[in-house]
Amino acid sequence: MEKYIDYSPEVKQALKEKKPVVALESTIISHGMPYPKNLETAREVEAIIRKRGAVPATIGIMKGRLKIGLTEEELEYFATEKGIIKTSRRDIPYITANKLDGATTVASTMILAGMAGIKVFVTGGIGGVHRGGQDTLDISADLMEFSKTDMAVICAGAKSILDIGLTLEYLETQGVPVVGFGTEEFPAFYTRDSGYKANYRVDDATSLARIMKDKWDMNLKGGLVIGNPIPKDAELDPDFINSAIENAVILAEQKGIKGKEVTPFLLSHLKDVTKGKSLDANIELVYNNARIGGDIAVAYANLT
Ligand code: PSU
Ligand code: MN
Repeated sequence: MEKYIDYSPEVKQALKEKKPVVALESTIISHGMPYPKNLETAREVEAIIRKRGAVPATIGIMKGRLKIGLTEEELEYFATEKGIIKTSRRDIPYITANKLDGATTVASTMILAGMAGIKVFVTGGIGGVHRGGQDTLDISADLMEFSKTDMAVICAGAKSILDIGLTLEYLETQGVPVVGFGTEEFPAFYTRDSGYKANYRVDDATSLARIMKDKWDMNLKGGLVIGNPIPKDAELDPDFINSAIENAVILAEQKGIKGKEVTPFLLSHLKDVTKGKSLDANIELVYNNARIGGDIAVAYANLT
């Protein structure tokens, strides 16, 4: 395994000293946000994690090498380069064997971070069961990964471009705990409430770290979904964003957009029709997740 991996010096040192490390994905940079906001956000997320006392490890694949921790130039490469392939679990061996560049999704970031022994991962939103998924079987590989890889994933819930009810059913079947951080609700990304409940409410990082430790000490394999709601002052009006999402989903269908293109299309279209409001909300919720994720990594490192 190790022969495929390049660690940044900072991350290598932190792992050796068993310091708290937080994984970050690169699909959000290459396919989730436009330049230059993607780069500003990626840098600021790393800065927030450092301020909380943890070391950020942004993850991606460059010329076939699995990168755990990116330098400033490498971050910029992921933010600007056009030919970077959105890489989920299935894509990893094709990308490495052909020495290509891959931006990692939630699923593949979990895998690569897991190889490096990292246990905490901060992102924006997870993939899920798409609307109509019971017919199309469009279910993000992110969900399967939660049953396979030991990782606490801090997100702002799932967007209503997805069927949130079916997404939660799927996670339940896979035995994945869904925690509301400071809330009973499962959050809906742009808005604080989805109308669905999380399995448990947890109010502080140490309580969450104890659950992580027990799960993995007992060899109960897999991840945890930590739903951390967007801050109140950054939340979008539910009627406004949900109707924009309805229209975007219909448009994607009409245009015949399929497979891995669906999520990037919806995100970019929503940004245009909301005149950037969805992007601003997305950035704020990621910052908020970075704060909580940093705290969780520190609390977990103190327990282990
Ligand atoms: N949700 C966002 N921004 C993103 C993604 C999801 O708000 O950038 C990305 C993540 O990398 C996630 C992926 O893992 O989309 C899911 O894609 P798919 O639905 O094709 O599995
Ligand atoms: Mn899909």
